[in-house]
Amino acid sequence: MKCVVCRESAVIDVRRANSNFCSDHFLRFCQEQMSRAIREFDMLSPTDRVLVAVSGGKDSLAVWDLLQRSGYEADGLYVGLGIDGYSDTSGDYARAFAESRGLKLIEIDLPTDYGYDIPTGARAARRAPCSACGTSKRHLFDKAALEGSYDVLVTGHNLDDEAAVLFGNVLRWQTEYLARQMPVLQARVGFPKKVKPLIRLSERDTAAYCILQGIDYMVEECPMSAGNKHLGYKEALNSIELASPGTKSDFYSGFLRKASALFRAEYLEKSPTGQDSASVDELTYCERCSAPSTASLCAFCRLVDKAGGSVRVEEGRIGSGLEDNAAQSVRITTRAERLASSTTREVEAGQ
Ligand code: Q46
Ligand code: ZN
Ligand code: ZN
Repeated sequence: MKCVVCRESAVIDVRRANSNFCSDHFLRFCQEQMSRAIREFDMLSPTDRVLVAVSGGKDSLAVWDLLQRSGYEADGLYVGLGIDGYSDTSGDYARAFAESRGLKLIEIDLPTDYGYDIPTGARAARRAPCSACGTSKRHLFDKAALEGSYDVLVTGHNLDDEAAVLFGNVLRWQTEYLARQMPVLQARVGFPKKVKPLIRLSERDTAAYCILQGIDYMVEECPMSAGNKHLGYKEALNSIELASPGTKSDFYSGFLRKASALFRAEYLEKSPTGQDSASVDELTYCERCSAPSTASLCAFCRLVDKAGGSVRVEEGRIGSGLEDNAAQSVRITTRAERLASSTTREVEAGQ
């Protein structure tokens, strides 16, 4: 097996591209695929301050590494979920990566900072763990990106993730989800811009990238993922891909090129404001944490209440819109700094 670029011995085959690569050219292939996605969907500009949501797994560490090597100013954000036998170790991988490269890693710990963990929180709220986890992570990612005045929030979603979500949405014709399944979500009041630069790389690619680049990552899956329907969709797509390489990528890229805009047009047509969310005038904010919300308390604060946790309120936070300033950014840096902040007051759940 020879590298298609230099004819040296190849270390990996990428069947969907009908190509084999040596180590150097595979690493370049990954970099090019990410750059191409960034260019094609206008994800980032060179001067953007980027926040990468890091789990300690292969995808998030790979994207952080790739962005840093491409010259982006990228900090990491790790959220400790309090999942036994998983969270402590995954945090160690994220920390080790950041330390080895002298990168800044912002850490938030659900049990320490919000008084609940995902397993007990999900049980108390009678929700599936991944649903409670998704609500928590989305809220904390948005909050950290806005408070830190980052231009963009990056996640490590890869081709397999996006194809599996698309598969699930198509199976049930969830047209609203299809309209919103984009590799870029633009910033709106109360939400940062969010991008997925790894949509052109598979899970196998990111694992190989980490191994070849010497990045240690958490190999074990989250124990709460058992029964997650997206794992089943991934398996189904993998068996199709095995028989017909390139199908997964055609499925997802074809959706983006040929169908996404149609679902989006229909969705926006039905939207009362012709926008993704309520207009600025109509937006309401969570009365506790000031995140955009359709009810008096946002989904996150309701979850925290049910889980018996507590939310620390920081005045003028997400509700202040897109112009969050540097003064606010210091509040998220460490828990100690937040506790020391004079503008921080703690509101116990249920009050
Ligand atoms: S961490 Fe959270 Fe995942 Fe674990 S509980 Fe589910 S969503 S599986 S990416
Ligand atoms: Zn080569
Ligand atoms: Zn809230």
